[in-house]
Amino acid sequence: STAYQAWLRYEKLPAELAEAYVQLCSKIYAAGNVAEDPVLRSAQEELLEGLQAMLGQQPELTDTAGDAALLAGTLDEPEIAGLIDKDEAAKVDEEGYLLHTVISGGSRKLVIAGTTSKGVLYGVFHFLRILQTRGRIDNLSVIENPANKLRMINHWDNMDGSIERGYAGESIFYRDHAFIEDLSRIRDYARLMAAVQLNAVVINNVNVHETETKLITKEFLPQVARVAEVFRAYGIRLYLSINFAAPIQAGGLETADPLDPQVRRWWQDRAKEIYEHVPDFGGFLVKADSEHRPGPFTYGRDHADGANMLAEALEPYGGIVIWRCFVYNCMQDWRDRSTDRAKAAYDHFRPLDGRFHERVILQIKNGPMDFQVREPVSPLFGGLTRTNQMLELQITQEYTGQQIHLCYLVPQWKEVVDFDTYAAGEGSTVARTVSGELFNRPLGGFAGVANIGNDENWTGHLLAQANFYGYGRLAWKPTLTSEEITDEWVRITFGHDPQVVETISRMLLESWSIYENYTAPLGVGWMVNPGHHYGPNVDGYEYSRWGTYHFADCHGIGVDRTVKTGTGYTAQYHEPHASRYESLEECPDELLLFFHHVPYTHVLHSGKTVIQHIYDTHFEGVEQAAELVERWRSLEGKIDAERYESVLERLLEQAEHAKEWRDVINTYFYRKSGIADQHGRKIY
Ligand code: BDP
Repeated sequence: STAYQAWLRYEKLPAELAEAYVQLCSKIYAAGNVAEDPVLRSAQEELLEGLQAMLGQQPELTDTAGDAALLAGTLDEPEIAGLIDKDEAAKVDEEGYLLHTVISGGSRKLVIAGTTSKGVLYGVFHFLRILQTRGRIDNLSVIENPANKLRMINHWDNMDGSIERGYAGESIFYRDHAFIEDLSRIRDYARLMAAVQLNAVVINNVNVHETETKLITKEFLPQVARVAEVFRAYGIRLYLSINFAAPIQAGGLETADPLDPQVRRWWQDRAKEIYEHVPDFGGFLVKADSEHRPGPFTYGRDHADGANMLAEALEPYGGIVIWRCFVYNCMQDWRDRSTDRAKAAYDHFRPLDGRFHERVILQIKNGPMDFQVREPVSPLFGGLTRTNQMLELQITQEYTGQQIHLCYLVPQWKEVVDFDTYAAGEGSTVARTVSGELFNRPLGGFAGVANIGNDENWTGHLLAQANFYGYGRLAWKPTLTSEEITDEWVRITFGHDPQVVETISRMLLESWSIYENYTAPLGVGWMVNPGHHYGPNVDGYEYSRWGTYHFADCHGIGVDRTVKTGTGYTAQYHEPHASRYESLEECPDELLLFFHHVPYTHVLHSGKTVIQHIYDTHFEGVEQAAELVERWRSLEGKIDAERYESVLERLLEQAEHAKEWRDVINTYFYRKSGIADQHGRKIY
């Protein structure tokens, strides 16, 4: 179906356009040993399939380069090298590519070339995207290199087939504690990933349960190898999440102490065995000493000891360790105001800066808490200068409406990647930190928690496909704007009718702010139902052990994280942020309650009091959610019925649910504060 094809939907082009393209696309020369190189083979198949569908005619593969108008291959192939200036070719990195239109022998030719086969594959997908978005190809001069070496997807899939925080059906990898036999859906998924130039995938949940602990053993490695092969043909390396206590749980040892020689040998043996099955295995992703997962703390060791042990085991084979920084005390006493969960990652990892192996990357969530609708950027990004770092984003909408609500996250992610940490003076953005550029680190990149499952349209909410697409585009090129990415996705997915493009683009771009309007206000977060995290629950997390509080009482609300009177969290930032967040006057409105505890009558920069802001945004958010429905309805007949109806259904559900949010939040604050709405609207 169209929904299934997602951004590999190659809609047939109008005749005039197709004609213009056809001259350069009907005769293709594929350089190199396509038969023996699976990535080149994928590149060729994708090119032929995409062109055939869009142009409505089968392109011809020529035997000699001279007969072709379109040439694809690596830059070291003589037929390609002969057409490309050496200096230009030298600008293409390992995974990069160029798309050049050249004149040769009096005729115009188009070259798609990479340094490696992977570059060729990416070049092909870029080229197809130009046709999908109806760009010109007669004068191409494109060179692209990825900003990030690692562009990774994390799956939180369990082998029983469930997906932790999954909102689009069941796993495409597993069912009933086994791998799914038929790998065709995984292949289609690999194509979708490669089309947005993602190159790494972790296929099991960071919370590694009993069965998954054995993924790194003989029992499952042959199956892992089959899946790795599917991804390999699309330039994607496979990684596994591991259980730090695996030496005990799968190896029969009595300890998992990272300094114990037997434990170290056990991991070395595992590495050897894994690479026998999967020669290009990427490495391990590790959640340790967090939310009841085992880790080095049990043995009085620190996280550098744990991560380095694993890195040393993988190093001989070229593997790496990705160690998560989502480490905090989830059993804290809510009566104890001295601990602040927001401080945990920085406090744990900053003292270890410089102690990690070269082949370890620390994976840091975008914010200091946990993927809330609004958080400041994690100060840990500015806190490490001698450690490889990776940005972790949550594509799956755990706290942002669970793919029932429309919440397009690219604008949020853009704020994160563009955030200036000032770690090495002005311009020390998160994007430059995680790419490794800022501190000249050998490894780094992006990780995103997948939002896909076995639903026909992959993401449950069809428009949530845009989050996956946008994630991939940003990981490749963080300087793209939200508008550019959105426009691309909408055109590829829904075609080029200006009304369709304009309406859907604006719906997407405004959706995060709409969702924020009717949910937890001003950066305070956490007003959700505990456990599943869907829907409003104002005090659900207030008197619990998770470190997630808003401290609302009859006088005011918010978490005092200042140095002067609060938890001292603001000191984890460099200037000017530290002072800006510390100061009640300068703190940005949208983060006010993250940093300060204020009376309901506190006046925001907007001129409104906090309480009136809460009322206004919640009434407004509900109106906006209702408008989303109307905006979508204005497109009826312009989108096929199946996709139209499926989105409409979710938007209607969102509009209803937004009312529940409004009423619970407004009523709560009305009762706490006793302050009436200036406009006399109904509050229960
Ligand atoms: C939280 C999720 C939980 C994950 C955890 C993590 O609620 O299911 O296991 O993050 O990232 O957002 O480890």
